[in-house]
Amino acid sequence: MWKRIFAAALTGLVGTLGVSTAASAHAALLETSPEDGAALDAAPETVTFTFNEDLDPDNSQVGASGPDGDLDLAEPSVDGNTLTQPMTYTAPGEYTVSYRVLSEDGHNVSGTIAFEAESIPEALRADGGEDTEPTAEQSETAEGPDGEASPSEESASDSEGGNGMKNGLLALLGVVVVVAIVIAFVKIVGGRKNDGGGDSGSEDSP
Ligand SMILES: [Cu+2]
Repeated sequence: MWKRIFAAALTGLVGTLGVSTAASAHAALLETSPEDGAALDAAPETVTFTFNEDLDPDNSQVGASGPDGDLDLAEPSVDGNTLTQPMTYTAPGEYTVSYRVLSEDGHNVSGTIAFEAESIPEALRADGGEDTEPTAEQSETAEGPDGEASPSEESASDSEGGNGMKNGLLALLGVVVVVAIVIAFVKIVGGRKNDGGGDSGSEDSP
């Protein structure tokens, strides 16, 4: 009940925000390459962000991090509405790339995408990232974080929480039913015993 009311209120709020966002001239991210959440055989040479309006080259920033922490990257370049970040990598694994750009209306807009790279092309390896040992470690860590997967996992566990509550109530109901049956059974058996014993009066009517 409250959940529904809350959900409805939230939907309304998000709708309102969506409308006001569309009304102002915020820069909106149209697409990225690679796509957010992509699982790639080989790490891409560049990451690009395409927006719905031209970008200010002086106020467009990109940061990235991977299995070994933050990456030391070259400056991104801006071409019209596209922000391009040349990439280097340390090891196969999960990478996140964040952008921060200045909208034409003066507001900063930022966001993050994540992707997984199974291998790093030789030319894209950052200095010092060529050891094979860290690579093995990293492939383990890469399975652990599942960066962008966690929000959906969280929401999944949210609904599981709801189910858990339902299951709990059902279990409680089951226990109550079982207890009621046991009580009824004991009463019946007790009644019969008492009938047989001819001693019923003392227990049934105290
Ligand atoms: Cu704005």
